[in-house]
Amino acid sequence: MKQPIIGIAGNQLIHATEVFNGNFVTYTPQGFVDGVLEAGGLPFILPISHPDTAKEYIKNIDKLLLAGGQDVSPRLYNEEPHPKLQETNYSRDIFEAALIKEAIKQKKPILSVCRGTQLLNVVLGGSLYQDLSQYEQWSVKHEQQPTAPQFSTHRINVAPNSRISQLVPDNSYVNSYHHQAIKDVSPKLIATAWSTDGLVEAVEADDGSAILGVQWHPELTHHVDEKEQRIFDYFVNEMSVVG
Ligand SMILES: [Mn+2]
Repeated sequence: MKQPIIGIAGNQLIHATEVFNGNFVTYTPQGFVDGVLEAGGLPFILPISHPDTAKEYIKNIDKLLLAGGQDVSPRLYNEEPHPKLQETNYSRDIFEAALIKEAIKQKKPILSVCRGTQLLNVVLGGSLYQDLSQYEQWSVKHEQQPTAPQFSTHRINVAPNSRISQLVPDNSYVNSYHHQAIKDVSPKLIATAWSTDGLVEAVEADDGSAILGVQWHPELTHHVDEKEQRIFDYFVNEMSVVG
């Protein structure tokens, strides 16, 4: 059987740092590459490009993986930036938005992580909390830094009969590196996991279009936590668009 080609939407380092001798670089966190390889897929990193190229990129991959990273530009959900908003990259937002629309059009499955899930929700008509610290009701620590990412820190409840419930048991611990989160869930998605304070931690499509998004980071725990590798295994080998 042909190895599924997994397109991973890449990020850019656009501030000069000594790490790369001042060079600007395209990258993705290694855990996405390893998780896909471990599952038997072939990872391809898609560099941030003009949105017009999305059609051709999607044609050349079997499935689309959206990684974490910057905050989503609030202009995508018609809000002005709150003072607590962190770095955004509008070029990345509009390229990935084009990839999402094209993947749905070309019936290619989508897995999204953290920012990827937030962007997916926004592109499909939902909105975000720009900064959770502005709201008293979010009583769980969702930004676990400086705790290392392989340690899962808060629990989630999962909806029975959802895609995620087949992979991650109810009451599981996950890691958490987000100060933003889904506010209004897109009308095209349903929430299928929540932290114990009620924040959305996973979304999926229930119309057969093969979309799964998680708010935590399986790429940072898949090597020590088998339920997290199961997410990659399922995405690479089983997840497919119905109809
Ligand atoms: Mn969380």
